[in-house]
Amino acid sequence: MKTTRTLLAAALFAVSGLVPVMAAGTAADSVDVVDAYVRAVPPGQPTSGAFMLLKNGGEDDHALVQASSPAAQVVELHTHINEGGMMKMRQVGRIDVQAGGETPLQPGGYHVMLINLTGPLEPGAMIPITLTYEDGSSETVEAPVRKLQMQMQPMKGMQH
Ligand SMILES: [Cu+2]
Repeated sequence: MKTTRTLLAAALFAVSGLVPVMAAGTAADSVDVVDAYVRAVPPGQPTSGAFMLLKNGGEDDHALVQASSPAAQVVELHTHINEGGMMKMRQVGRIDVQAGGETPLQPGGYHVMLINLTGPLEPGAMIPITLTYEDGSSETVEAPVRKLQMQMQPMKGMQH
């Protein structure tokens, strides 16, 4: 028995020497940022939002905990909540991305809030956004400024 255990322990040790290197990538390595973009706003509007899909291809849960950008003096992580029928924005401390899962940042939900814009956000411009994760790792993505399509409302008074 003793020999078996020793061998087993040796085998585990050998394996564990390899596995952590492969499995324990940083959050920035594990999380793919897909299709990031910044909402274009009219000149003079002080705030905007950035949206993206966070995909965690790793084996550990991760979380986005901070964002920054030269496009705004203050950058916060926000979500939308429905409070008595009113959609309100609220700052959150983290946006979780489960292992193997994905978390969308999209209008009406999680978003990166850009407050006190430092310049105009014109469609086509590229905005660097640095995302920092719970383990301290970070990555910078270039997000194009895009005009959001207004939702088509049925137009009253246009019926024949
Ligand atoms: Cu917001």
